[in-house]
Amino acid sequence: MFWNPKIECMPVEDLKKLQYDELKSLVTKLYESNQFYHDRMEAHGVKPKDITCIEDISKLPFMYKQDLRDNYPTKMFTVPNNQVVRYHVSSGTTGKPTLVGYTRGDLDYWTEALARSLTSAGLGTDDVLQVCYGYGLFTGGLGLHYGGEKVGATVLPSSTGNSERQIELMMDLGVTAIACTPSYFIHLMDVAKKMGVSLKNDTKLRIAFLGAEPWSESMKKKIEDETGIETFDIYGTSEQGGPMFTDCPCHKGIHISADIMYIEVIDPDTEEILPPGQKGELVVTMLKKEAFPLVRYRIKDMTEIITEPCECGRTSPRIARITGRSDDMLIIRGINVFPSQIEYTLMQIPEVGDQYMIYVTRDGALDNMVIQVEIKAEAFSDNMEDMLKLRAHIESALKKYLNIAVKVELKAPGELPRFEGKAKRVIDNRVI
Ligand code: DLL
Repeated sequence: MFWNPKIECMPVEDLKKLQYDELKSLVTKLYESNQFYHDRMEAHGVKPKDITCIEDISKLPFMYKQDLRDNYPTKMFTVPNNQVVRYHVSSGTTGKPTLVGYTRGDLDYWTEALARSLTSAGLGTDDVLQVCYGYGLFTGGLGLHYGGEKVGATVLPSSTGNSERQIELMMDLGVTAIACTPSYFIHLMDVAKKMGVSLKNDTKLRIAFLGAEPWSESMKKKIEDETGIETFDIYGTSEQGGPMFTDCPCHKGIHISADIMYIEVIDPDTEEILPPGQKGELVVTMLKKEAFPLVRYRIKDMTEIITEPCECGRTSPRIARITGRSDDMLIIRGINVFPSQIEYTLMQIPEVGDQYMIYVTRDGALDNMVIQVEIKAEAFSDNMEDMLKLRAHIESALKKYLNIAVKVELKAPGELPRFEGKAKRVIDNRVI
């Protein structure tokens, strides 16, 4: 199902032309009217006239999170304040927050992007969408809210927390679709179980838009097997404007609306552009943004571009599931480890529950990683020998996949923390 078939199925060459037109006018406007962009382009020795095709984007300088911090709160805005109709603020967990301003036009194309994504997943006027992303400074709640209303679904703005009430409402109102972080969905699955509710049999839930944090393919399988719903991977960042893009029912990568965002993947160390199919760091250019543009912004998410045509008929490029951020990568005794690799391995072990925590410490010169793993109620036992065997099995699976020895501690069901928003599963206590 398409929301905007003309754009979504536009021949690739036409899309490139459209992207070029948008880029050219964006760069010209920024060079002429914004000090930051003007100075940055001058320092890089590039002028708008040097951009003659979309591929010339590679001549432009990169932008970094630090640029946004240095220009906080509004120095990067490129419209007068009286045209700004909304603010969102990024969480700022890795430093000073970023303030994102929206014009009415920015809100319109954000909602349009979501309308395309939600429609592709089959959301429509007969659906009830429960939005359990936080409403407020975070973009998740309001983004999904307006996207859901745009496609005519009935939106239940339940936000996070009060999980038993969430399950009751889900049943009472015949909720068919839900949007939240994967970790909150897993928590809701737990709570439903404790209430004696089967999400599969006692609710009408059929689709979920899960994102805002990395989650593995094996976590997806686990959720789908247990609940019988179809999950979609929803992606976006505050700087881009919020959640915007999902995979389609083919589930072979997240479709990126090419008229809205231009994507590149680079080697994070050399900044060299990588070809499709090679994993690196995502760089985004927002082609339609008015209040707070981004040109070649290094978003730090690790993925690869997929250009093979999708069976759904959309011609937009796709990105593979985000495996983490280049700055989330843990270097343990010289070996690169992404938390998503740990999740992937754990979720394939049938006895393992849904919750885990990763602790890293440094003992002298040696890094140590301890992974606490909750075991499913039916697999948890008082028999010490069985538990030791299971622990050895998990440790050996992790060693095989990660190439480093890690220590595993088994935890009883319910012992580890639950998360209502984004999960924080890595505690790195190393003092560097
Ligand atoms: O998380 C926006 C969002 C809201 C996305 C609701 C999806 C749904 P930020 O708080 O700025 O914005 O965090 C953005 O979260 O750079 C990724 O590292 C991570 N992230 C977002 N979506 C996914 C996903 C929102 N589907 C940061 N898979 C991004 C993996 C994701 N990581």
